[in-house]
Amino acid sequence: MSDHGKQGITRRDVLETGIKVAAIGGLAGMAGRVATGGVALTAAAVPAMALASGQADVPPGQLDEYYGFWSGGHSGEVRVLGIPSMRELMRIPVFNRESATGWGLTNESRKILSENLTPETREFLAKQGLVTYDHGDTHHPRMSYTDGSYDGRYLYINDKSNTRIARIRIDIMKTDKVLEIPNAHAIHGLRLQRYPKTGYVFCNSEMRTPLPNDGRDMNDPKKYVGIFSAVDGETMKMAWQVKISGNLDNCDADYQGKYAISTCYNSEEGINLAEMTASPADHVVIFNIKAIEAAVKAGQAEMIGGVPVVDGRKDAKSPFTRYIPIANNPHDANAAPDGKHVIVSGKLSPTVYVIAWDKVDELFAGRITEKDVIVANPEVGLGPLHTTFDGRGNAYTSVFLDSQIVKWNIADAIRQYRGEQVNPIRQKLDVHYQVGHTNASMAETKDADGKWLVALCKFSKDRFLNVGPLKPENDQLIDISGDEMKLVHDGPTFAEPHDAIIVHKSKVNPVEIYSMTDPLFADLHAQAKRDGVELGKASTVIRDDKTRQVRVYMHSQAPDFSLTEFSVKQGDEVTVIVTNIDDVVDLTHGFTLVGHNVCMEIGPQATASVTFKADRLGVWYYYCQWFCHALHMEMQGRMLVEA
Ligand code: RUQ
Ligand code: CUA
Ligand code: CA
Repeated sequence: MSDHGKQGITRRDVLETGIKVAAIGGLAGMAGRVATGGVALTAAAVPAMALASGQADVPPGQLDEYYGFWSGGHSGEVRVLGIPSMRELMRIPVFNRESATGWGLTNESRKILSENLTPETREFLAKQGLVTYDHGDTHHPRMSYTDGSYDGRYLYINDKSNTRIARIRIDIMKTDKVLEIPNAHAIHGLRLQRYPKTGYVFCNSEMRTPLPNDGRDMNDPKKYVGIFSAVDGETMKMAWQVKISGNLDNCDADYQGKYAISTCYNSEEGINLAEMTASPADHVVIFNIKAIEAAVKAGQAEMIGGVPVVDGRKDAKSPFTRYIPIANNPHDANAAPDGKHVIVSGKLSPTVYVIAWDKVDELFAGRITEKDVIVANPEVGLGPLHTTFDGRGNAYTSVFLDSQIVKWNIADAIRQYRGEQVNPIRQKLDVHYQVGHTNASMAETKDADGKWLVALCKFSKDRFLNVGPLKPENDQLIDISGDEMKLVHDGPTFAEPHDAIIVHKSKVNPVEIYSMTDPLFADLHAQAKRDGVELGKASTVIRDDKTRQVRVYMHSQAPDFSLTEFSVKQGDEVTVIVTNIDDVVDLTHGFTLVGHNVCMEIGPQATASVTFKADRLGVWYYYCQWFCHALHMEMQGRMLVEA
């Protein structure tokens, strides 16, 4: 990777570098351009010259046709974009701390971030003076389904770094649940049950550990266990888990509600790179959901860490799993919107595998063998990672080392596999550079509409003005509505979108103003009731002299707080509860207290609270930080801390 520091590097240099990387990795078998033969269309020009005019233009005042939900990678957040303009519309804090909204500072957000941690994690964090983790690493955003298409209720996202998943309510675009997955280690792949509805949130533990991971078997990696998890997406509680052989990378589910599938790059069960790439073959694991449910219901699961766990390891030869051999180190599994196929991308093999779900039925019935579920294996290029779809029978695979999106036809690939002389490859489009995920409009649903595709490129060097050693990523928008793919937009993004979905705006219907009775505020209503006051009406300070707890109730209405002064005693534990009684669209207020690490967002008709120790004598101003009115600067008050 030494070429990365070079000035004026060209796209070709980068491709060569990629190939060198493959060679260095001990993967000499891949270290050369693979002849793809008879490619129908090859985009020879560098992407900048291929820019089509105007197709992605959304003039001022016009709305986009699609929402994009982007993971924010190790920023820990989720971002909302408009497609095709690629305008960033919103950031939704999830696992991160967020300064504008006070996510992680307010009582409500801290409760969400901490209430579903395991007892062990809670104890560990408490010793460090924390109630929750301060960061996360988001990869795979997915919207809830009903009958194979988006239903606009929730968005789910994983946290690889601290083994959690989270749920975002689409009606208010806020995180409402965070769950730590017990027994697992680093949740990577996350996908949802599509039918009859979500249903389960499936998630992969990427790392293998002793189970339980309590100090036993540390020097005996052969005894480590990989874990596949199913969470109930409605209650956000654990449903069940499966022990598996190898590790798990990405996963997906079918359109019938019968199976989930996970890729494994470490069937070797190695603990270093050489060991993990030693075998020419790895596998994908297919999970039989009905069989697992039946066993759990019949009480045949072992309870570990409060979760029913069944054994689906290879040696167990259980009714729960089947292991399909795949060339070494596959990456993603992507179910096609035809409901019939799932594509596994080879990564270290220049091919992708097409598996037919109806063959999986036959496999579990014992009528065919593992390798018979594979119905095609087209060669797409060096480093295939992810595949998406246009709903017209074509697949689009991101090819990391070649830095290309490769369009190929599924039916032709199947015919080729049967021995017919057809070339399934339709086009190879250069992208910029080292593309990871790719996803097309509605492609994760049976309503895939083949209009837009994003290529999330990991590197952007020489593409934008230099901003120092840390460069943005480059999310490129490609028009796939015609026979030929056309690159139409470059979108620099901050660290680091891993995956994105593109959802038609008809599926997404957020509210403009909160409901005062939203469950989000239930605790605050209950507390107010105990204090004999009503949220949004009271402007009062309630002090318990024994506990030294103080609750300050006020409301905000542009451009004023209903309390512009309150007094507390030094050392009091103060909770400030603010209700925004404005019911005007876009009229958000805030509450920021100078010198106390206190800040919160209060949307129209919302209530928010924050608790802190008033330990600093003197006059401390609070102010509204959201520009709300011509007299916004004057929207302030004083906290007087007395001895
Ligand atoms: S993985 S670059 Cu985290 Cu989705 Cu493939
Ligand atoms: Cu209210 Cu600024
Ligand atoms: Ca391997």
